[in-house]
Amino acid sequence: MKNAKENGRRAFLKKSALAAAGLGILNTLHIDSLFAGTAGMEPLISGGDGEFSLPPLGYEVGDLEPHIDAMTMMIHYGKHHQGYVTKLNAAIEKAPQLKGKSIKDLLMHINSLPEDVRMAIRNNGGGHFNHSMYWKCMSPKAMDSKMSEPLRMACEKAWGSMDSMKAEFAKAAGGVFGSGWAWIVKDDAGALKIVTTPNQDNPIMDVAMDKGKPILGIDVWEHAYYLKHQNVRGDYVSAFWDVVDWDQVSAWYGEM
Ligand code: MN3
Repeated sequence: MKNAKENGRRAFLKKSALAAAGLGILNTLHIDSLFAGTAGMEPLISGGDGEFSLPPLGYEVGDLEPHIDAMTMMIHYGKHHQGYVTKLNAAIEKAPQLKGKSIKDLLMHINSLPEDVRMAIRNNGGGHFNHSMYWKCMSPKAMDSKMSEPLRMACEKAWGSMDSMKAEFAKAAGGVFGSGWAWIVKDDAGALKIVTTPNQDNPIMDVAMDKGKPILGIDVWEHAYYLKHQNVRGDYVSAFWDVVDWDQVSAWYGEM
């Protein structure tokens, strides 16, 4: 009995080591810097008390109108995102040895988390990271924002033109069955690709099929668009482009 348990443990450790090896690419990408130099970094690192908190939105809930409506933003940010933060903190409370770890650290090592809190941290930690990034992808000043030259070149290399990039992205976002996210990620050579993740998973997780550093993400859960667009996810994805903050996305792209 003891041997079987020990063998199981060895197999688990081997699996974890293999999973960690697959993350080589991410270790060279400073995911923490996704939020560096901006108000809103602290909630992702967790404060002195080890608690995560809702990051400041950076604009008013109605500021993205008419593209993203105020009621959706109010509920999405104030209720849904707050819910992920609250449940993430509750999970960490049950595994105090994880207190003080950054969200990146938790999400990149989902497979090594204590089993009884693993799914809660995957879902709610993922929810916290993803939404923190999503709010920053959008801005009321989006119209004045501009893609950097390096980002424009990488997009053209990957998709030929902005129009085909948007078409590919819309196809990916529309193809997510049920709830999930679509992302543009970069690898450590700076090349871009579009990936999707189910539920609140994201491309920095060790459990993700397609990994990379996310520089843009769209929430395609129905709660992100149902009040305004009902079942027409494609209209929401189109509206999203009108509020994408290219200054921010370019800054994330520029960070290695
Ligand atoms: Mn959401």
